[in-house]
Amino acid sequence: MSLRFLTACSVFVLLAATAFAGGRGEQEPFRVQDAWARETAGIPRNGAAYLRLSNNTDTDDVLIGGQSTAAEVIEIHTHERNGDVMVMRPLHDGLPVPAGETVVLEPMGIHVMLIGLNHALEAGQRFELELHFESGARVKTEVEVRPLRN
Ligand SMILES: [Cu+2]
Repeated sequence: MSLRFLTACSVFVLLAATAFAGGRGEQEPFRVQDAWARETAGIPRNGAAYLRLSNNTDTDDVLIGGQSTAAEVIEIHTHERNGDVMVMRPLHDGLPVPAGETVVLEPMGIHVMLIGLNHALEAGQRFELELHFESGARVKTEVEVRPLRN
């Protein structure tokens, strides 16, 4: 009797594990899409990268920074209107990425600031960017360098 009970339990545990693997287990906790940076002109000091970031977990998180092969320091910035000009400002508390939502980092908006570029960014290049979250999660992505607009 007790052996039968144990067997039934094992089957249940196995089924639960399978359901987990086949369901949300296949989905990455964070998904980065369309990561790109604009080509730099002349001798660059800084650059910026843009991307779409989805939080597929059940927990709100905050993008607080990162690291990259392309630059010394990574900061998360936003743009604000200051009179007639748009100025950049670091998001010191990071960028909230709520559970189940996608945030968009785009030109003239929130962006990944690449401070102290190690080299000029040339169209066609790719570089590595790792995003760091408040929860401790780290997500690696590749950033594609695109040509300057005419
Ligand atoms: Cu910036």
